[in-house]
Amino acid sequence: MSAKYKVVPFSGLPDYSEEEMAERSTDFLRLMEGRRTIRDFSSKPVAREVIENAVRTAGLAPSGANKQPWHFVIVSNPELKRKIREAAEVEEQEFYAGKAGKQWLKDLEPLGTDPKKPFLEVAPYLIVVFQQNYDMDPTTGDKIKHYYIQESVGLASGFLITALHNSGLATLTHTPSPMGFLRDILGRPKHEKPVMIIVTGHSAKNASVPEEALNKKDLDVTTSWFE
Ligand code: IYR
Repeated sequence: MSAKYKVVPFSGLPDYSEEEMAERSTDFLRLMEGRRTIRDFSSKPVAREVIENAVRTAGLAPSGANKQPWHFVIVSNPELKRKIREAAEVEEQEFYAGKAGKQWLKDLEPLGTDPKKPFLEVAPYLIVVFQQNYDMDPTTGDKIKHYYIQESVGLASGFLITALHNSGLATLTHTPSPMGFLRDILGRPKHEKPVMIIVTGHSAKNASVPEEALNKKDLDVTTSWFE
């Protein structure tokens, strides 16, 4: 039987000893334990190369049929950042004024969030993540189907914040509600939907994080094992 697809040899993963593997897994856990959602950013510049590498890393995420149904708009332009902040704050004013509903606002209380979003202007980079509900072949104009879009974009966004954190940058996954304005401001096509803004940069010297965010569920709650 001839394969319907071409293969290339897999160069393999490093053959770590059991000890090395355990140590590496612990080291990575410690690294990720240091990630916090930060809302106090410094305006200190960040090298474009670092952002580029992080976005390349995001693009390595697995996706439905390898269709890579994402587009990242990287905004460092001050004028655009200001526009995004202004539009986000308009939506967020309504959200916090009651649109969210009592329960949602109560659930947000321990996080201390409010409609003011200065970080959208202060942080050097906003990475706006779009999901592509489908794509268009650039030469034929034919529609290209995408699969497991939300799952794929979620995975890529996870890779992205992990890569940024590994570089020493603070991250905030910000979801202004609703966020259709991002498509208009950034001139993205109708078949793309904004999913989140990943705000990144150095954390401010006086940054603080809500205590509540330190509470993570225990392994015996988040896992079930059949051994
Ligand atoms: N979009 C709002 C509200 C908000 C909602 C959730 I769920 C959060 O985890 C945090 C905030 C805002 O960004 O303030």
